Amino acid sequence: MEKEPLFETKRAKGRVLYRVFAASIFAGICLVWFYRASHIPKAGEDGRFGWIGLLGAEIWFGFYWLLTQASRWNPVYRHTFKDRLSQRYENELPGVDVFVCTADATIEPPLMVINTVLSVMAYDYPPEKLSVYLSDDGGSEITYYALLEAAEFAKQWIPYCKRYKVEPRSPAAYFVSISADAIVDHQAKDFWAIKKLYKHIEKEIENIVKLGCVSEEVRSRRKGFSQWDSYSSRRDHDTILQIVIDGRNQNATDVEGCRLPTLVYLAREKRPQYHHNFKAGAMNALIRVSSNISNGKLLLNVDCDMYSNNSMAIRDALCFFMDEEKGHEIAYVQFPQNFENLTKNELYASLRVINEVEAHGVDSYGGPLYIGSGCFHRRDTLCGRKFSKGCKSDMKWENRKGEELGIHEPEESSKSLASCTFEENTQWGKEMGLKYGCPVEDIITGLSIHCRGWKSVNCNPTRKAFLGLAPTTLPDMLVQYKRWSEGNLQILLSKYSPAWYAYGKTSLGHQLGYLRYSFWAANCWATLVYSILPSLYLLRGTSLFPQISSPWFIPFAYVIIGKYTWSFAEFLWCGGTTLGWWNEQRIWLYQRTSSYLFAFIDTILHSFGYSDSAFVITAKVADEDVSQRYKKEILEFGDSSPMLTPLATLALLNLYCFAGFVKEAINRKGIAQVYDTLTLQIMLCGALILINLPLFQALYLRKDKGKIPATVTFKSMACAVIACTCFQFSY
Ligand SMILES: *[C@@H]1O[C@H](CO)[C@@H](O)[C@H](O)[C@H]1NC(C)=O
Ligand SMILES: CC(=O)N[C@H]1CO[C@H](CO)[C@@H](O)[C@@H]1O
Repeated sequence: MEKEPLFETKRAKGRVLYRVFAASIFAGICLVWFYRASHIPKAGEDGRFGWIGLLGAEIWFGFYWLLTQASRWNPVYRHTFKDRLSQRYENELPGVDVFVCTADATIEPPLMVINTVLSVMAYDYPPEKLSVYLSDDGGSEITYYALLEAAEFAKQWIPYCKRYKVEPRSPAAYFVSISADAIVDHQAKDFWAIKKLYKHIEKEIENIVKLGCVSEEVRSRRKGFSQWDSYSSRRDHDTILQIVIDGRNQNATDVEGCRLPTLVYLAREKRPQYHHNFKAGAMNALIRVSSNISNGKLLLNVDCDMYSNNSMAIRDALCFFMDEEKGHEIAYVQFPQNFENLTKNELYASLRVINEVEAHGVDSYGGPLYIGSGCFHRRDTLCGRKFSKGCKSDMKWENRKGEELGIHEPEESSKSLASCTFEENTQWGKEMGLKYGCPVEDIITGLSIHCRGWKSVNCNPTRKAFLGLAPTTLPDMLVQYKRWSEGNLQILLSKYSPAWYAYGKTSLGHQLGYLRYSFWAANCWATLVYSILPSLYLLRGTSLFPQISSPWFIPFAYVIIGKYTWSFAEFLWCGGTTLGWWNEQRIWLYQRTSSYLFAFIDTILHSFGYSDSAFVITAKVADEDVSQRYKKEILEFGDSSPMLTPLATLALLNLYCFAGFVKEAINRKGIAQVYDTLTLQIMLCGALILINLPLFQALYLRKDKGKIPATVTFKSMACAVIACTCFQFSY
């Protein structure tokens, strides 16, 4: 008899309706193109330049809109059957190695890191098959100290979680989420005991963090610290490797005598003369070191701020890999990136629509992109194995020969695997492991896996499996998107371009799904044109759009209203709020006119060899007053980052144009006459002012530290005035 599958795939309802709607929008876009191309003002007439500019922008917008349709055309939803998995395979579940990456103990606090570590150690999974590796690229003894404390705490925490089926299993998140009233009587004693213990280690760790180093007394008392003796700086030290809990050892047990998962600390060797390749380098070192210690067949990697919010997530992922019929094609299972500390109306936007709509869309063409966190990989695929039809790589558990190895041996023999020189003259960073040389190493690695013939799966259960931290200031958010869009553009221009390298290796829909992100950065030009030219011409009173009484007005109105109504409905359907959508439109504008612009320019400079892209880590701690403002949903501009100048200039330019236009209209023609020819320009300029209201507030009204710094204010006022004046005089 056919075995029942371990997962099912459902197509979205209402696809046909959506396709009809999309086709009608496309017809509208074609009419807009046609109108624009056939009505170009003759040479010498005013508005010719603006007209041609808008034609270019509209062609781009239409093209980009087509790309985004690929990820909406055919969404699929996955559902797993974890009970079937345990019935069939409970004793044959494979080994799972979890990698947690941290890079800097000051912006990624050790307490947060160990909460993530504890949450994955407490997975509902046979502990002897689970290993957790912490890669510390900061090589910080404070993080190491925190990990030792976590290992002690785990002996109480894990049995507590299992006894009371606690969720989530990050202690910090658990103690915040649970109210003492919700604790039933028999649990109360244990609850207060474990809470006290956690508060205790929290305090110990905070003390050490304040002190800035680990005291001599602690260093001599605890194992492993001697490895820091040869440490000279975070860029110059030997490999530091410590098996904190050796899960293969029968004596590694919690307070109730149950086995504990393996826990390993790794700070790979760093030398100034060797490039360390950021997170990709750390991941590759982890892949090798873990192969020598636990060698789990399944790898999970999470960022240090992304704790597990669902202790069953490994089982969800295994339902895909162990499915008898389709499992052998799947290279990785990606969970969406969700954030724990979003405000109600998502001040700096979130990945909501990407997670809930677009990821499901690309899933039907071959699978979601690998986004570097919350992703389960087959070890052999990540190490470069090609897909072949007949060959079914077996996920099932095998008893390993290395079981009787002593504790020192794997440590010593693994150290060389994490050395700077190990990768010389090997395929690591090229065909094996994560690829080097790209700010989004994850996307390019995922793409190459897809191009080797594998599929991936998007697993998005209602209860989110991983929760991370979103940026809480505007400059942080802009920098994050700059890195993402820059990396994606670099991939487009690289050897592994989704446009040509992927051609023929994966489906067209899948290519389009990738290209939608590759072209992120390129959106800046069309957006700039559309938010500058119509307003400048408004100041002059020159019309760039059909008048309201002309039939050509209809396609413009249809495309604009249709597109925005859809986007609004989609946003609400994904669980967002009305104000959240409005905030998202603002962030959309800011990303395109700042992050993407800088990313585009940097990429071009980079490709001519001028600048070197750096990997900027997003801060995970915020000042008290910054986080107060964040909670109140007040935009935080804060520092004089050059990325703020274009935003402020653009907003002011629109304000000046609008004011100038109103003055002119009152003086001369009277509002009613201009209304017919300039309607769309007035509305566009007005909308840009409305969306920028919080920015004007931050320019002129706010007194707190998060307002726009004076230097930025002056620069952008000067730029806006000069632009308006020059444009007026060139008339
Ligand atoms: C995280 O898990 C808890 C249960 O432990 C659940 O109530 C909550 O909704 C989850 N968070 C998200 C964002 O899904
Ligand atoms: C790093 C950071 O800003 N964390 C914040 C996340 O949001 C909560 C409340 O929404 C804050 O308390 C944290 O400080």
